[in-house]
Parts: sequence; C-alpha cells; structure tokens
Amino acid sequence: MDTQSYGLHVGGRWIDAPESFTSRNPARPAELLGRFARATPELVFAAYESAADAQERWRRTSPIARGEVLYRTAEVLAGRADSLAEELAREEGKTLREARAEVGRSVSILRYFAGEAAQPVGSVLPSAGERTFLFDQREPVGVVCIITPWNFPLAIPAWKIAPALAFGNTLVWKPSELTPLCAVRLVEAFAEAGLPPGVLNLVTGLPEEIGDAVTGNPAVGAISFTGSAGVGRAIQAAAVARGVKVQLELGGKNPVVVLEDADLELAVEQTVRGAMLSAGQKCTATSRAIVTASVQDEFTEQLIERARALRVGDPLDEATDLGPVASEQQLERVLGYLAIAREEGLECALGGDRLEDANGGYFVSPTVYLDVLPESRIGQEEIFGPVLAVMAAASFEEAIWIANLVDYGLSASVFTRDLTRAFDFVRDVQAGVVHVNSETPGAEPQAPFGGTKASSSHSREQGKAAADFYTQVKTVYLDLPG
Ligand code: UN1
Repeated sequence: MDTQSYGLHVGGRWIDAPESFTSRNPARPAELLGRFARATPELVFAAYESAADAQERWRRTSPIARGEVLYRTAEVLAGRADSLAEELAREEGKTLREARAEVGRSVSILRYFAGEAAQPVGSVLPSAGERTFLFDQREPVGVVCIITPWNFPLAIPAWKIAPALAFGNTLVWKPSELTPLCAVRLVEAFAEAGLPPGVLNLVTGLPEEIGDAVTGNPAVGAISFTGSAGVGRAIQAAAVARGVKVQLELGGKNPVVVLEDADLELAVEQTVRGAMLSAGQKCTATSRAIVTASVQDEFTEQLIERARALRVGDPLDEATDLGPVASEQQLERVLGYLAIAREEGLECALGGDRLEDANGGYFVSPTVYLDVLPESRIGQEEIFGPVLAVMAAASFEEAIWIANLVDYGLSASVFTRDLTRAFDFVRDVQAGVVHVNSETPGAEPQAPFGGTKASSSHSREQGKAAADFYTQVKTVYLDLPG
C-alpha cells in the first residue's frame, strides 16, 4: 500500500509542510493514496512570491516556446496514460474506462492550447490619423489563481492551466483536497516537460486553513474557480471588491427533453450515461428527464431496465459501469437527498439507497424517481450523485418551460428527429451548452464551455474564449513623426 509523502511545489522545488493530510480510495477507504503536504498561509504566500518572481521571464518567453512546453507535457502524460488512469480511478473513484478517457482528454487539451499559443494575439485597425498605426494586442494578466474540484482532477486543471501558461501567466494552483495525487502527477509532468521553476506552483491543503490566503493574496490578477455555488459566489464577491478578475464554473440541474418522435433507444442510452456515469458527479450530468406524455411509459420502462443493468463496483474492474461517489461527505450529501425524496413521498422506480460492501466503499445505487414535481427539491437542487428525476410534460412548450424552471443553466439536451423543434429548443432553452440527440455531459477543448444563470459568472472556458480570461488587451496608437 502506497503511503508515500508528497510536498508542495514552490519555485520549482518540492517542499514539505509542518503537517500532512491523506487521500483515500473511495471504493475502499482504508487504502491511502499518499500523505500530502498541508500548506499553511505562509507557504501559500511563498508560492505567490515564486509565481510573481517567475512572471517577468515567462511573459517574455516566446509564445512559441511556451506552446512547446505544453506540447511536451501532453507527450509526458500520453506516455504514462495507463498509470495515471489507474491512480485517477483509485483516488477519485471513476471507472478505469472513464479515467482513461480523462487522461486522453487532458492530452488533447494540452495539445490544443500548445497550438493556440501560436495563434494571432491582436488586430490592426484603421485609424483616423493618417500616420497612425493602430493595433491591439493581448498580454498576460500576470499571476493567476486556479482552484479546481475533484470530479475531473486532471481535465479541469488542464483546461485552466494550459491557456494560462500559453498566454504567459504564472500560477498558484489549489486542487481539491480529495485528489492531491492527480495534482502532483500533473505538476510533475509540467516540470519534466521543462516548465521553468516558479511558473506553476502547487499548494495542496485544506480550504478552511488556506482558502483566504489562496484567493486573497495581493499578487493575484485573476481567479478561475470550478466548484460549488456557495464557495464560488463568496470568492467572486471578495474578488470583485478588490477589482480582481474572476471566473466561476458552478453547478447544473441539467435536463434532457424527450419528444414523441425521438429515437427512444438512443434517448434512453444517452440519458442513462449522462445521469449515471462517474456516479452522476459532473456539473453537466443529466439530473432531469422531461418526457412528453405519449412516450412516457415506453421511455420510462426502457430507462429503468437499462439503468438496472448498470454494474456498480470497483472502478478498477473493467466490467464496472460506475464506481463509488468520491468521499464520505459526498455520500452523506447524496443520502441526504435520498432521504428528502422519501419524505416528499416520491415514487422510487430504482435504487434509492446506499450499496453496502465489505470494504465500506461509498457506493450509491443508480436511482430513478418518477413523476417528480418540477418545483420540488429533487426537481430543483443539484444532487451530484447517480440520481435521475423523471418528469412528465404535456407538450413540447411545457417541456421547455420545465427545463427552464431552475436556477441553473449549464447544459441541456433534446431528443427529437424534428429539425424545427430541435432549433426551437436551441433557441429557447436556458443553457450555456445544448445537445441535440446526445447526453448532457461532454466538452471539447476547441469549443467554449460554460453556463448561464446560476451556473457560471457568464464567462466561458476553453477554445478561443480562454484568451478572454487569461489575457488583457492593450490598444496601441503608434504615430510616426516627420
Ligand atoms: C464534461 O461534461 O465532460 O465540473 C465536463 C464539471 C464541469 C466539467 C464537465 N465543469 O463537471
């Protein structure tokens, strides 16, 4: 059993902290993934000093050279995909299959932003002045603070760190305390790829001890946060008060709308995937299936049959479809919602309980509730577990109305063969990402990603949109004398 110790990464060196914390396998909580340095506010301060010191040199490094570091990092990750996927599955609890996909996705993200580093950074504009050369150019923000969740412990950090580096910023990164091993592995890959010391600093630790030091350091030029709405909004309020640029990716209560002309087999398969894989722990996971009346019985019957066939078990077993939820706290949260569903008297067609196993893993059975009222708590709140609420709609118009009846607005899907209604859905649904005939999760690196309403700060990540956050624009009026 691996109980190796891992340090913080500050100024290019791995350094110890006075105390440590552990990371555990949620499928067998007795198994430790390692001991990790528990940063203090002083050590976080040191990380910012190192990021600030490295800033001048990194911003002057050619974007082409910065892109090459990203490309080499992608190669390092690709070269150890198998061991990384296994560690990810052991530490976070998603299946090996999904962990491999996440490593592959992280490689793609790094390659995409390696190329993005060589893209145009501004434009030449016509000027009223006859001898004025007018242009704008993008410059780094400076020192960036990245705070990432446990559910995609490689991909989300990759899609924040890669553009931050490509555009010349230096960073302090605080990963979730549930997945520090994945964070260490990613930083190791950057270091091996030749990222200069101090450019990317890693502070592992407990939010209650270092949260303020991480977000409140005077060197911070921008904060990018993915996680819960409560924490995110508090960070945003404090950042806005200090004039710091901030970007939030928060939760979702993502619907699929199934219309009577849908390919039902496809709709069932994609809904089950979207709701249950990764044990429902994606901000883009499907948590509501809004089904028009005429296909409701058939859809529901097939859905329950398909979801019942899912194999819950050890993520390292190739046959497993979904593993445990990621932590004891997460288990409590999901079980709390299952209790609420019982209190609300919901009809539970499948699951509804913890799955006990010999190792005390945090398993929850895939759960489907029928006839959920759109205004109920199960119909409104983000559960972040393998729980799907099925709702009836009398018409397409009512389905859209229900879809929009939540605070969140991240992702939404419609299943139909009718092109007109597909486009009507695209036009009317309140979501930052819309799928037609595919599951609600998923985000390709070249496309902007983010939510509307309570799901984000109305900013977008990845693709060309990443430059808007990780750079600032300078406009230059260059007059030639004589
Ligand atoms: C995906 O749908 O594959 O935390 C990505 C999350 C999102 C990312 C989802 N920010 O789940």
